Amino acid sequence: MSGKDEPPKLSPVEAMKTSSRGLRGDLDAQMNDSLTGNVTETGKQLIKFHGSYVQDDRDRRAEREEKKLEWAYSYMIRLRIPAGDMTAAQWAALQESCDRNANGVMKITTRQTIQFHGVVKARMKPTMKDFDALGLDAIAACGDVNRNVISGSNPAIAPFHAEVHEYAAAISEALLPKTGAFKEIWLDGEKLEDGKEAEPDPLYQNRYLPRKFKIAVTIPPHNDVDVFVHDIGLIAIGSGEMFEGFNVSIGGGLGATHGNPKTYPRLGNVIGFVAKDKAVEACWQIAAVQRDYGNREDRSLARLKYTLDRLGVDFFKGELEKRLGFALAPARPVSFTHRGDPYGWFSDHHGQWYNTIFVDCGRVKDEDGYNIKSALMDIAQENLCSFRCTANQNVMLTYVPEGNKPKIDAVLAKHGITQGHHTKTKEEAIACVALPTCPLALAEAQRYLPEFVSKVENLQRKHGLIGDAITTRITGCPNGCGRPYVAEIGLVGKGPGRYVLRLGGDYQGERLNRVHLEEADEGEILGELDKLLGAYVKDRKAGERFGDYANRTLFAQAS
Ligand code: SRM
Ligand code: SF4
Repeated sequence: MSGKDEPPKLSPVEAMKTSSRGLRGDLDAQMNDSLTGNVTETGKQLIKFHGSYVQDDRDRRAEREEKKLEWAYSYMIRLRIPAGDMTAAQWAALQESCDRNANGVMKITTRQTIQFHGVVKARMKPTMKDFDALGLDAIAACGDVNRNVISGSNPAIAPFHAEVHEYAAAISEALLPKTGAFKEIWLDGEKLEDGKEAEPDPLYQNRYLPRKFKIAVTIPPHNDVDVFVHDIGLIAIGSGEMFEGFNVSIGGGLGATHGNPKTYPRLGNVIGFVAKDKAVEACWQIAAVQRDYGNREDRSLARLKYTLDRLGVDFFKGELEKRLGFALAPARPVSFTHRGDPYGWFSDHHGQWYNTIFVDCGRVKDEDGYNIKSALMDIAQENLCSFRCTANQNVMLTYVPEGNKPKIDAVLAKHGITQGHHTKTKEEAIACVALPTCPLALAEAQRYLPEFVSKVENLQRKHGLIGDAITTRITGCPNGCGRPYVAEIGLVGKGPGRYVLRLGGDYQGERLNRVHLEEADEGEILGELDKLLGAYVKDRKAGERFGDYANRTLFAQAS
């Protein structure tokens, strides 16, 4: 932050936000400029608020440069799909749109939504129009606003799952930017008159939040959303059929920068309990406190977690309660047991059927006879059920009428989708996108995970542990998009083929792992895991998970 008497030196993104007239800027003109596939630096920041990032195919940079061509620019679009829920018609039409406008591989993200990659500039408006025709949009899927709100996918976890699940959409709506810019730019909406001020926005005003803001909802004991790594984590409390409200966790976040100790992953603090009818308002006010107190000078320190560590959790909570006009009740006792998705057929408390389909790193494509894209398309086109993206990058078939189960089984079998195709470790593994599209990637992630996990599986086999799930996550850089800091085995990209090896996270996502090797190649990582898994088999306590064992034996002093 600036010295006491100096005016704060706001980050350049702040000026972009305040001068954008409700996120308009000159984005429309830039999208109509067919001379380049790129946009300006300001345009790059602005377009994020519309759910899109300018990217290029990093595998093709050298070839393009040699030919004196600009990089192969295209756009990633991230949809806003609260709680990941879609109808069959929406799924089928999205897949068709992805085939027509993007690279044909829909990517299910760790935040329960879908990304299109490889959309060229000229296809941006048609793609956004496709979304609109389906009742979907991409607004606020990225940018310094509240992002897609995620919610625990497993409906069997409590009789009140559906009621809790609806909070994702309610919160997402309440915290949406009020601007008409999205309609104007992408959907040929009526233009805001020259000189006229943008729509008033009580939450975001004209400055939006200092940084991205994320909210997750879950019902214990299931923690598939990793509830403690979000700016707000809502932990549903209820008994029997009755849902009462949420324990509120604030200040989770994972992003960090190699070599900058001021940045770090952090788990949220549970600050109390809020009744269900006040939960949306509480989220709104937490975002508003962060809007007013967050760091707008240094974006690397602008997330809520740093605001809390700078001002203190008690101060933040006091300010929140002042604005809410009531005090939060004491948090209720809860415990978490697992994070993985339930695979195969299962029913909820009301007799509805569901089936989770494993999607390798969330990439919906046909590969090696496991033809997930074709299978899901057939199911959607026959309208056999609804669809839900999970925060573990899978697809859950939801609300399946009893009579459609055999039809779905037949489609799945036809396309090679059989249960037990993957080990438990594989089923729970996550990787971020990384190369070739992510500009921040230092190492491979989703293209490397299948190979790495199969090598971990070999070690598990060797040590008689193949039946165990060991949470394994890889990201291409320390931003942590695949939540590697809460994995039992976390690999964080440091350079090509080189990773930080982090160990000691717990199975249910309540403890951060720690650095075991600062930088290692595959051979060094597997050698270390071989040694540790061997020792684990011999020395583990009854029922002790690998992450707990690693934490106990490797980091005893640090605890
Ligand atoms: Fe992420 C940036 C992909 C979940 C922390 N993330 C990016 C970008 C947009 C790179 C960029 O800024 O240019 C990546 C686009 C890659 C590509 O080619 O698609 C990217 N993040 C993803 C996704 C697609 C990973 C995936 O494979 O599923 C996830 C999309 C989620 C969504 O649907 O909204 C994704 N990102 C996360 C998560 C996990 C979560 O939220 O549960 C995190 C860690 C939690 C957190 O936010 O702290 C995460 N992403 C980041 C950060 C670090 C933020 C920070 O506070 O430092 C960045 C970089 C940034 O914001 O500057 C980032
Ligand atoms: Fe890109 Fe890093 Fe996120 Fe992976 S963790 S998608 S490499 S920003």
